[in-house]
Amino acid sequence: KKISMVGVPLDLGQNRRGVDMGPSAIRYAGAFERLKLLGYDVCDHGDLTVPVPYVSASEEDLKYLSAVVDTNRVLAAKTDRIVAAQEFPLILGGDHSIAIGSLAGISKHYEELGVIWYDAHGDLNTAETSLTGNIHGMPLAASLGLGHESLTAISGDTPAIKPENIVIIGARALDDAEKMLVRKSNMNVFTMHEVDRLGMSEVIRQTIGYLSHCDGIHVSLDLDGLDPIDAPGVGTPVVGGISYRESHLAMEMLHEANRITSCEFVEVNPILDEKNKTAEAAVALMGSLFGEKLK
Ligand code: DIR
Ligand code: MN
Ligand code: MN
Ligand code: MN
Repeated sequence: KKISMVGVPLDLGQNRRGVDMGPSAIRYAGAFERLKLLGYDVCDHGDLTVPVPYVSASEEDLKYLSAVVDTNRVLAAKTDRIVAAQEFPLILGGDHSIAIGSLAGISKHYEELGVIWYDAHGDLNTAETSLTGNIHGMPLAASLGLGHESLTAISGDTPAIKPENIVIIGARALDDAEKMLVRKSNMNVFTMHEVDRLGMSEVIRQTIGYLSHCDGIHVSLDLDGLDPIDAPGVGTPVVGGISYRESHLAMEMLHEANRITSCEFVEVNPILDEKNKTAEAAVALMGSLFGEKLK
């Protein structure tokens, strides 16, 4: 299957400038070559054009709302076209708000799209619950149809995903309102407690089980899911995260399961990084997700 790579250099979903350079850093770390070596036909579509902070309005409650919405609408059209062409979308962020557009476009092609949300955070805030106003803390909620109308409307009339088709892995910094939402919904959440207790191999085995009825599975990998020791170049690092080795095991097992139909790697910020370590981790994990171990 052909892999279609798209960069989305958006940094307006949060307040640390520099994550707009994520796609460049990931390309510099050799993403294209790595996948080529695995024998894939890879097409790099380049970067979407995104607004920059100086010319965008920073609206009161939701920061840079209109710029984030515009970018995600373009991305949704792009991922829609890629899946329609029977190609595999590989999206490079950019901050995590771009998952709204990725999922809006991809979900049009599936009845039951599963989502693996690999992240220190839940990204389940809405305009009402957010303590920061940063839209990168809202993409999972928006994809469920919760939150500001201009974010939820990106997927059209129906939400991109259903709560029972979500698996969050690596959570350790959920806001109180996010915890409440998790408790009253039927999302599947493996916090760091479960990762420690069960081990990553069991976590992924159960993840695949929860999503066995899905007709497609999207992996949304926020590099801050990893421990900051292994991925220091992120805007909101949280100690006590998933290790580099556990992450490789997770990606290898997801490859073996042969169920993943799209993915994105987000929140790489080379300005905050140590010699591109975080982009290199992203590319190494990409290698495992696409089957490096078996080739
Ligand atoms: C926080 C941080 N929960 C917020 N979220 C982050 O801004 O809503 N998500 N960093 O990745
Ligand atoms: Mn995130
Ligand atoms: Mn659908
Ligand atoms: Mn995060």
